[in-house]
Amino acid sequence: MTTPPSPENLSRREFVRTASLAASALAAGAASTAPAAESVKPPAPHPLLTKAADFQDVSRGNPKPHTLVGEALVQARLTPETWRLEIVADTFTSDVVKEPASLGKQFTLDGGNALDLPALIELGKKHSVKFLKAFQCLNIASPLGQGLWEGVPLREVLRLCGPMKNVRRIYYSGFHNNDPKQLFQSSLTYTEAMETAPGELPPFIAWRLNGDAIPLKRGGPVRLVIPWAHGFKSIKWLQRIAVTNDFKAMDTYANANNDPESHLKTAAYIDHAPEKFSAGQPIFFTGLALSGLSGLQRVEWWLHRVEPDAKPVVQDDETYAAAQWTPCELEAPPSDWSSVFPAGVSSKDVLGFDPKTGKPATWPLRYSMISWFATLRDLKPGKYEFRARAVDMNGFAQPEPRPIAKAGKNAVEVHKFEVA
Ligand SMILES: Nc1nc2c(c(=O)[nH]1)N[C@H]1C(S)=C(S)[C@@H](COP(=O)(O)O)O[C@H]1N2
Ligand SMILES: [Mo]
Repeated sequence: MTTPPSPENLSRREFVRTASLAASALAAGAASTAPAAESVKPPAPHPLLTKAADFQDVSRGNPKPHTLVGEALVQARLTPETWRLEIVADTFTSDVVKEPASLGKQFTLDGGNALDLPALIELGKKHSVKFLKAFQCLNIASPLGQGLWEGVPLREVLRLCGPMKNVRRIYYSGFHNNDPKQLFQSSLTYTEAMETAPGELPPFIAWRLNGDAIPLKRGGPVRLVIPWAHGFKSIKWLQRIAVTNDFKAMDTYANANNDPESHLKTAAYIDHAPEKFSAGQPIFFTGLALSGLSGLQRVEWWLHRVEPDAKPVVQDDETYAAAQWTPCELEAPPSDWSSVFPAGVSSKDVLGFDPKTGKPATWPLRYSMISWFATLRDLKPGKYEFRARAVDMNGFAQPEPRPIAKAGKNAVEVHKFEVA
C-alpha cells in the first residue's frame, strides 16, 4: 500500500527544512556584513519531541477517522468517553489448525464489558510505560516524527483475559467506518506481546503523546505503539484485539508486498539545504539519524566534487567505492531531560533510560533519532555532491544491510549544490 501524497502532509522534515532554510538565510545575511567567516553559526539540532500536529500523517479511510466530528465521532466511539476496546478469541480453524484459540474471559460490546479508558488509566497506575519513539512508514523515505508515548503494556491488558489456550498470534485493528474494505489491521506473535525480555521494549497501548491526550489525528483516544516496528504495526483508533491460533501475519501491509515483520532501520537523513553557497564561508549540513534494530555507531559524510563532463556517480561504482568518509558530529544527550520531556515526566521512568541516574542507557536511544552536523570549509567554487550515511553497530554502512524489497527504505541521500 502506498501513501497518497497530500499537501496537508507537510512532513516533519519539510517542517524542519523550512526552519533550517530560514536559519541558513539568516546566516547568509549575517555573512555579508560579518568580518570573520566563523561568525556564521551552525544550525540548532532538531527538537527531540515532534509536536503532535507536526507528524507526517499516514491514514486510510473514507472518511478518514480523524475528520469525524460531533455525533459521528460519538457513534464511532472515538471520544474519550465513548472509546471501547473489545478483546475476543478468534474462532479460526483450518485443515492444519484443528483447535481455535480460547480466552478465560472476553471483553465485548455485546457483553457490556468492553474495556474503557478509565479502566486503562487505572491499569496504567500500576503498569505504566513511557517511550521515546521515532515513527517511520516503511514506504516513506524520511521519518514521520518522534514523540514520548505513554500507556500500558499490551501483555498487562491481555492478562485481564485469564487463561489463554491455543494462542499463537494477536490480531488487532482500528476504527474503519464499519466497512470491512477499509479495515486496517496488524498483528504480533504471542511471544512478542507477552514475553518481554529484560531490557527489551514491550508493545503497549497508549493514550498520551508528549504529555497530552493523543489527538484524534495521531490515532487517539487510544492507539497501539510497537517500539521496534515501522508505523503500520502501531494501529490508530484501536478498537479490537482478537487472539488467534492462526500462525500467519494478516497485516494489511503484508497484502501490499511489504515485509510484515520489518524493524526500523538504522539510517541518516539530510535536511533540506540551499543549492548555492558563497565561497569563503563554512557550509553546514544537518540531518537526522535514526537508531534502528542494529543500533547506530556513527554518521559520516562524503563530499564529491563534480568535474565538468564527469560521468555521474552511481552507488557501488569506482568513485563511490573509493570515497573518503568523514565522521559527522552527533547531537549530545541533553544534560537536563526535564527541559525536553513534558512537566512531571522524569527520564528515570522512561524506557531506555537508567532508572537510577535518569541518563540514557544507550545514545542515541533505541528506535529514536537525533541530529547530526557536518561543517565543510574552504570549498573552491564549483559543483558538489554531499552524501551522508549511517554505520550500524555491526559495522554495516547504509545502504547495507541491503533492504530486501519493502522491508523499509534505506537509500543513501545526496544533496547537490554549487559554490560560487
Ligand atoms: N487505523 C489505522 N492505523 C494506522 C494507519 C491507518 O491507516 N489506519 N496507518 C498506519 C501507518 S502505515 C503508519 S506509517 C502510521 C502513521 O502514523 P501517524 O499518522 O501518526 O504518523 O500509522 C499506522 N496506523
Ligand atoms: Mo506506513
